[in-house]
Amino acid sequence: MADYMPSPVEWVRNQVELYERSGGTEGTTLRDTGLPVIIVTNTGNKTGAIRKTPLMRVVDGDNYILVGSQGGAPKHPVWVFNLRANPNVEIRDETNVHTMRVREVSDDGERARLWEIAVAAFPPYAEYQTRTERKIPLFVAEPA
Ligand code: F42
Repeated sequence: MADYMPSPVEWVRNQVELYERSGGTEGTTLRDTGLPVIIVTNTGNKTGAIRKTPLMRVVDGDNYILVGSQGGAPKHPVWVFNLRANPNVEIRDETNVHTMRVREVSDDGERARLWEIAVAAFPPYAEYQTRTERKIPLFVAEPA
């Protein structure tokens, strides 16, 4: 069984810790924004370790949209490479845990529709995209 390797970023690590320790009843929003956050459990593509990545909660029917924004940084967050290598994830959405499979969005039409939903859920995504040349990757997580 692979080991869990926490994020090196303290506030992220602490959010995951509180979210999971409380069984999804605390630490479920982005700081004081009140906006809901999910925890995506994924597999390190180099270490094989268990990684837990909080992301904004963006839903499309039964699916979640995972946005590799990282605040508009010039480089992709590395969890993107984990998902590309292993699409099997668990998504904790408050007290519910779903076994899901992700696929990266490549079709422009689908991307436009999903991006609109993502920005509606978390408006800063639009501003992040203006900060970087890289195309912020989108994944759709569907029930496995
Ligand atoms: N990030 C987003 O991109 N989008 C969001 O909507 C979002 C919301 C959010 C809400 C709450 C919160 O607490 C954090 C939130 N974040 C959001 C931040 C997100 O949780 C991540 O911290 C951020 O996206 C950066 O992801 P990252 O995977 O690049 O994390 C880095 C800091 C990290 O953990 N690096 C590790 C390290 O040791 O440097 C390695 C992690 C890893 O997965 N390693 C792989 C392995 O094999 O284990 C290898 C990866 C590779 O290929 O290099």
